[in-house]
Amino acid sequence: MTSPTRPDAPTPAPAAPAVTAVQAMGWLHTARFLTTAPRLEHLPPHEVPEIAFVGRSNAGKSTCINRLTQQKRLAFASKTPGRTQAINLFALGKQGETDAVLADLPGYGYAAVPKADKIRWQQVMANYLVTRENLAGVVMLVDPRHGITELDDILLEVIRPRLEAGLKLLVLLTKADKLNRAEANKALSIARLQTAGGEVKLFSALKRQGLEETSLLLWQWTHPEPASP
Ligand SMILES: Nc1nc2c(ncn2[C@@H]2O[C@H](COP(=O)(O)OP(=O)(O)OP(=O)(O)O)[C@@H](O)[C@H]2O)c(=O)[nH]1
Ligand SMILES: [Mg+2]
Repeated sequence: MTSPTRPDAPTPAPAAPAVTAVQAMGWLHTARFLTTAPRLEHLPPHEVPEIAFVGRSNAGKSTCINRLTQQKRLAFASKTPGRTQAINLFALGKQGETDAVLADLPGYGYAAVPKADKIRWQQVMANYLVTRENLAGVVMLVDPRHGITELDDILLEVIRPRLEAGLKLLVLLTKADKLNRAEANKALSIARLQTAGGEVKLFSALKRQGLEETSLLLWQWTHPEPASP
């Protein structure tokens, strides 16, 4: 058999290896606890890109982080809403080298929280989202049975200028295992309209739905291809 390539033909430069979902999941599995910050000024500054998980209380943020990192108790998930009360950071990267950070943020909208605490947290969140310099992406978790609520909308407005400047956004409709196909499709279309074309996916920690695509996306956000000359 003869090779279609002539032996004296110049060898093409090897293409940058595309990362597979399995590799992205292996990378997420390296997650380790970095720090917890009760207030914004306690958050250590970083050079590496950070991805924030935001959403209403009980939407499934901590469970999603545990599922994505394939670690049962990395982020503290609970049936009691309002469980996550500080900003928790998790470092990612092989061989102990941190190349990205995940931030689990406290949920908003939990009715039983005293009003003053609610307002304080909304300010902390808004400050974080507006001022965190290394913020590369936001994953907003939405329970599709409630849809995108007023508080989610306010948050989207807060980050709108940054989205226009290149910040990434993924809206995950969580607990998708609780929806039938028709309900899931309806929830997807409504959320897509409400986020004005932003990326929206179904996610179920229980059924591992959306896991591979989300893992790959988080890798791509934090490891952008260098712009071609
Ligand atoms: N059926 C189902 N339940 C889920 C899923 N993800 C999360 N849950 C449940 O939803 C509840 C809340 O999950 P958490 O991950 O603690 O939610 P959170 O958004 O971190 O909540 P806060 O920290 O209070 O803001 C828990 O009882 C989880 O088991 C899912 O994909 N499917
Ligand atoms: Mg939580």
